[in-house]
Amino acid sequence: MKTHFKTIIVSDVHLGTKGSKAKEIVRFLKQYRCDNLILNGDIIDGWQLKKSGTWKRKHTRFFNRILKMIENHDTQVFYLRGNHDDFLDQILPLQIGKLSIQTDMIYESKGKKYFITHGDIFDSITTNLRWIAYLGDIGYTFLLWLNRVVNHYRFKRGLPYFSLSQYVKAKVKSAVSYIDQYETELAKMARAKGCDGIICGHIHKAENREIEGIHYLNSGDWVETMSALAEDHEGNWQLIYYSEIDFKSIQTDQIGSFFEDPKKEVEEDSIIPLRQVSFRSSQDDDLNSPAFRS
Ligand SMILES: [Mn+2]
Repeated sequence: MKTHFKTIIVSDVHLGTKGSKAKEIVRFLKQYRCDNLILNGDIIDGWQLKKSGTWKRKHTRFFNRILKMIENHDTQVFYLRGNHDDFLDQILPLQIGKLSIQTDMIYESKGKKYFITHGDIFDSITTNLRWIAYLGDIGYTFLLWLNRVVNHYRFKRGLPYFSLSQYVKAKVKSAVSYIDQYETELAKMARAKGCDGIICGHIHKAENREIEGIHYLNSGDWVETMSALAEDHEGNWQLIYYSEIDFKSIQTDQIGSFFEDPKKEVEEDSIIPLRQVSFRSSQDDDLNSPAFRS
């Protein structure tokens, strides 16, 4: 049996970039069922696609997976815009059947009110801009590249996934203080909106803790940490790290249920071809001004 959550929240998949762990997130989503799936921003990296990114088949597979969740499990999907998929601003709010594209949302859990937003709104307010600028520059791209090299090496030797970029960030003082400041600012905003909690993404740092009486939840990312948030039907939240999932035992379970469920879904065979995706617009030049990226 697949674990059935009430809600799964993922953010910062950055589809269209090399660092995007598209295969991994598809595999992750296949392990679970959920009533609600919230895609909390930066799912498609429109900025990168405009510059040098390429849309690959595995990126389309992510959306095929989402469509399957809607069809097979009647999952309600909310796609909230992030700064990298801000091209969505032109079309939202938009609702097509069980898919809703919007800016942000209020979510209720265990009688508590949560404000869900990607969380880039504070980029202009936070004073420690050095780290944000760094995320946008060659250093961050290099770090993600090195991360891939290191993990390729580790994979070949049977070692578990290790997030080099998270390790480096934890060492850089300015990054740590930026993250602290960010988390506090978002908790403050939730309180100002009369909410008991905040659910965001953006800084690629998964979290589940109390900040001054506000429940702060961050769904992490799928370029570095491969993490997500899940809420069970009792309203308990948990962080799931891809590297900690025991796929083997889940797989064995699925083989068992195969014989009991004749309508077992056929996976991956029906890939909807999406050959060309163009995110080019006449405003390309806007991107060349400070290339913030997070
Ligand atoms: Mn972002």
